[in-house]
Amino acid sequence: MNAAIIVATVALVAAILWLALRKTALPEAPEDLQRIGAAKRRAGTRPSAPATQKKSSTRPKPASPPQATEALEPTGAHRQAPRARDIDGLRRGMAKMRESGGIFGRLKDIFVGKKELDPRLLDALEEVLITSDVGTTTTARLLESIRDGLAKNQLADSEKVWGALRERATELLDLPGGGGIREEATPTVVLMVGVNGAGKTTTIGKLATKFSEQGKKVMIVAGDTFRAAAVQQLQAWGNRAGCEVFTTKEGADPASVVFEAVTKAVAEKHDIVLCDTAGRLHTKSNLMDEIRKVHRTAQKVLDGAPHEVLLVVDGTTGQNAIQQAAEFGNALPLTGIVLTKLDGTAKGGVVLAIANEQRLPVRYIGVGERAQDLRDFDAAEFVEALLGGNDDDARAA
Ligand SMILES: Nc1nc2c(ncn2[C@@H]2O[C@H](COP(=O)(O)OP(=O)(O)OP(=O)(O)O)[C@@H](O)[C@H]2O)c(=O)[nH]1
Ligand SMILES: [Mg+2]
Repeated sequence: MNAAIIVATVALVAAILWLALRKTALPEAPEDLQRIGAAKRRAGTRPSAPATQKKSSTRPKPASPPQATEALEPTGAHRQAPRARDIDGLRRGMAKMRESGGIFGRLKDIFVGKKELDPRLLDALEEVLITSDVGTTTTARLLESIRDGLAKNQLADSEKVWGALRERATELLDLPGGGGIREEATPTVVLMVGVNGAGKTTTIGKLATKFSEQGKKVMIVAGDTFRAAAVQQLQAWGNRAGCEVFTTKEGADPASVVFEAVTKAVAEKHDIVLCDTAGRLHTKSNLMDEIRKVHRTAQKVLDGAPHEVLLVVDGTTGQNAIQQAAEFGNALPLTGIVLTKLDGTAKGGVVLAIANEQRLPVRYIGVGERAQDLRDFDAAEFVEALLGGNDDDARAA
């Protein structure tokens, strides 16, 4: 017994001495600890769990919160989530088109519950497209490419034709440069043009809100000097967005307003300059001359400006939109289209017509009057919101 106590005491003393010697011989300075920690993090190693925890590793673990680094890195799931919400939101915004009298509702009537398509139904498809503002030229092109892309026997298969329609519509809309403006210059100067009441001022307000929320330095330019109400409307948007609104006296030459504003924006290092202009009929040559002068003036102040010349088109105006795009396109080097009020139309086919006939990318679409109702245009998302989703399931059932 005594011998055992002596052996244990000697072992204990030896262990204490060994530990004391080791501590003095191998000091771990704080920097060393940090280096080791960093190396472990780089190697992805973690301190091994105590044996008791190892044993329980077969049990289902509670979901652990993500590591700080994981939270910063976007995962596929993070990128997917807002996209899915966008389609739902877009669908709500374009609800009129999906109602029974709308373009989608009418197309659905042709396809739903029919395994095989009656040859006459292709005629019905043609009629729906033409009367939904897709227009004769674009409808002909769509139908031709559907016919060319499918074998003869597939043309009677409603699934195949429906799928081909969606595919061709997406291809048509997916023009280079679609979806948002290019912010390649500082400042990026955007000139907004269009006929009266198309939604220019509202779109500028929505864009100012969007870019200000992204932390960008935004200037709105009140280039519509004809109406005091136009300036007030811009001021209200500017106040809400918390950005500068550049105004001069009523009746001033719009070109000189743009000149002063862009000069100031360059000096004050703004990121985005959004120039509003008065609505004008594309058929009035003096007004078209005036907008050309505004464009030239912006060019003089800043090389490359205006970087974007966006034609704002009211989506409810139908085929006249094609005419507007053609005339404004003759007068100015348009870089894209903003299609507004898609929440107010059951047709909406004019999107396809403009893309096909003018080859102009749609940059944004408006689906309501609120700031958040402006969306970067995405061809696939648009077609998915318009022609896809729940109704497909219903059709398959
Ligand atoms: N429902 C709906 N209304 C819109 C949309 N965009 C604009 N509007 C409304 O359309 C009306 C005209 O919009 P404005 O922005 O004043 O149009 P504008 O092109 O600036 O008009 P002018 O300056 O007179 O040429 C306003 O009542 C807007 O609220 C949209 O996407 N959906
Ligand atoms: Mg306006």
